[in-house]
Amino acid sequence: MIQRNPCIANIKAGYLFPEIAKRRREYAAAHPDAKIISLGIGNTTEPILPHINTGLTEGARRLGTVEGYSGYQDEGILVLREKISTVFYKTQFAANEIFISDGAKCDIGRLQLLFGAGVKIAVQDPSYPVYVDGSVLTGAAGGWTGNGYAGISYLPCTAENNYFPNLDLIPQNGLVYFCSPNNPTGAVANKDQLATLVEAARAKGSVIIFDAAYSEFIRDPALPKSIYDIEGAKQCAIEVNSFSKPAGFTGVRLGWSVVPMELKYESGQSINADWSRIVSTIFNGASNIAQAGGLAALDDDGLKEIRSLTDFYLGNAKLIRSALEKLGISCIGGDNSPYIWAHFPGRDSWEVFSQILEKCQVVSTPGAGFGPAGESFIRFSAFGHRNDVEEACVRLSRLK
Ligand code: PL4
Repeated sequence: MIQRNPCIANIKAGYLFPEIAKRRREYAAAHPDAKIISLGIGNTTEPILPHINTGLTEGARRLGTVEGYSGYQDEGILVLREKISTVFYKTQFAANEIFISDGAKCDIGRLQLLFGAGVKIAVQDPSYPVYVDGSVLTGAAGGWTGNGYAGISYLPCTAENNYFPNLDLIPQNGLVYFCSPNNPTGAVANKDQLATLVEAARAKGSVIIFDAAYSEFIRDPALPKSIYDIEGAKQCAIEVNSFSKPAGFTGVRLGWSVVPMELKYESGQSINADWSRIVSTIFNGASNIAQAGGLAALDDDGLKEIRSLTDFYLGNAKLIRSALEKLGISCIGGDNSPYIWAHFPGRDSWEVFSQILEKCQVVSTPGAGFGPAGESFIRFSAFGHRNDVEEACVRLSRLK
């Protein structure tokens, strides 16, 4: 009989977000009258705004015409790639350095094909689980040790280091996943910090995969929205980004990755050329309708809508953070990011998750699901309808 891929056996049962959804379903089944509010999974709730939505519907309409029809567009529609370079990177990238995807998570999963199972991995701890789980699935990390996966360098991000890790822990010739604004802590690295990250990666011959999925939530103009705001990053970093959160495209599916021409392996070969080969081999491009919506999102009216949608979620974040702080719970995040990271010292985070669900009928995300340093924290997501968030804030006072 065919054998199971041993890497799958290495992965802990249950990916974090389906596990939370399962616990919510179980609670709902046992309490059919409960009106549960989710501040758990970071899933957008508000309708796509009119200008961007017209981009999507127009894209669909054009497909029904001879002049407007288009088929496969493997690496993405050229004008969208050019527009992304203009809007986000001050035109510093050519279209062939920008690859349109069906979302940041999908590219995070595929990017490891560039480096193979032997590559050493470092992640911020806590971090978005896909970096670690994806590494286990490709064989770059081993089995669960009881406190993390074998072969992963966890870089703790705690209050003591102001949520920016000790870069001495970055492996030689490895892959470093870095997310800013950070999921789950909501912390945003400043320019000096990112400059030290780039310097450390270059000194160690490592590549950074910089996840900027929440960059449009940054309001402080001094904070960098892209790793390419930093000198030298083109030689050591790939950036992934997404329309999911800023444009409400979590269900539409559209993102991009930047793989600069300057980025090379030790052998001097081009990482961009390999990524192009991988994308054209195992990915057939994002939906042309989604890309039409993406184009609309990046013109003047679309960018205003992105601002207004992200402002709305940041408004939710402010309410949640202030409700928690009124209870004396220490928090970070929520000001330049849609996540609030709340500390419950000495407590087991799954146990706090259950307590919040039972006392408040509010779903959150236990910090331990994001890595060992997430223990005793809870992540609250600001994605929700305003009346639900207001109601959740009232109910959270039951935690007193
Ligand atoms: C639940 C740092 C959320 N089922 O939509 P994408 O693929 O363009 O982007 C996904 C993504 C990428 N990078 C970061 C993210 O936080 C996310 C989305 N994360 C969350 O609650 O942490 C949604 C999670 C979804 C998932 O597994 O991604």
